[in-house]
Amino acid sequence: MPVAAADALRCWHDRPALAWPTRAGHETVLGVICHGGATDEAQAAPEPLWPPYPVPERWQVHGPVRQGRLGCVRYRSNGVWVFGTARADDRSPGGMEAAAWRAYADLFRVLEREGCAHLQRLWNYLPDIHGLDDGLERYRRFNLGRARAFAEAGRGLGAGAPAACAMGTRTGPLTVHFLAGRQPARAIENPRQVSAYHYPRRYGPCSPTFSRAALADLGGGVRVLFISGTASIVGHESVHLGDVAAQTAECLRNIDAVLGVAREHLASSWSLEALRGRLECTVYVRRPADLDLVRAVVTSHLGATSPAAQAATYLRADVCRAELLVEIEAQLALGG
Ligand code: 3EB
Repeated sequence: MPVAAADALRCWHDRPALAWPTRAGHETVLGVICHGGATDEAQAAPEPLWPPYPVPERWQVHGPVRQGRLGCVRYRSNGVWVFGTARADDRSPGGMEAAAWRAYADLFRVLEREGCAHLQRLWNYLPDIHGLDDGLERYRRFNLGRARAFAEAGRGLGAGAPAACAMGTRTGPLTVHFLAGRQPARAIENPRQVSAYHYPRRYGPCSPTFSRAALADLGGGVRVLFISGTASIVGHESVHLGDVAAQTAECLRNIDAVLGVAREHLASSWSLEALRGRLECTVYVRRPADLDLVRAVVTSHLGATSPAAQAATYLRADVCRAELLVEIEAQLALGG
């Protein structure tokens, strides 16, 4: 059943790649994710590179929202949509694995309380992502704790997982932003890549839980495609080791492949090129010195004069495999 216009969710930030429908009627802020900065609380966040200041992205609805707290989660909800942030101390006993479990266990309780069972999108920020906790890389510990919380909540670890990113930050604590709704998003995989939930054991004792993209109905005839953090991975292997320009181009080929699959579900007449030109991209760069090179590759791929190239935001963060130098996530709104 489509989401009613009165319940529609919209997103605004200061660098839109496309004309989101009018702001009128969506006057209440449900949640904010600040790209390149924290909001009011102590949160982990990547740092801004370009533009050189944080870009807040606001998710807004029509009508009242209520604010809540549960465990380590703060959230706002209108019973149709929930946006929240979990913060969990990853330096106390149990380390990152226990923190990931707590963040997800609490956020699943919030979804149950609010009647919004379906995660649409997650942003995971992990301090010291390559550090070791008890001999295992902290990103791998995170995967263990996250998967345990999914399993305990009776949620599948494979097909149908939400879109996500998982980035390494210089500050903590573990911070997980989430957007959930009443209806499931449609998960989309990338034919060029092994699904992350099927990665072989060499990448850790437990595979990550996310889909390559998710297509969500925002209501009032608008849909959004959330493309997860996309790296220079073909099959399950990291490719173009040490070559940041080639890694960037491979990320973009992977995004094109996801767009190609999404196009079939959109039943839209948009060409791949037109869709690409409307992407709202967040580009995570491991080494600040690579910014100009990465930006040149992204700009030329998206089309120098496209809204997408103008709106792309570049942040400093660690990518979850030590050999990966760049990762790109994107969203695309259609209709309205
Ligand atoms: C990858 O393709 C890159 O653990 O939630 C991208 C998006 C990545 C999400 C996650 C990890 C996650 O494996 C890493």
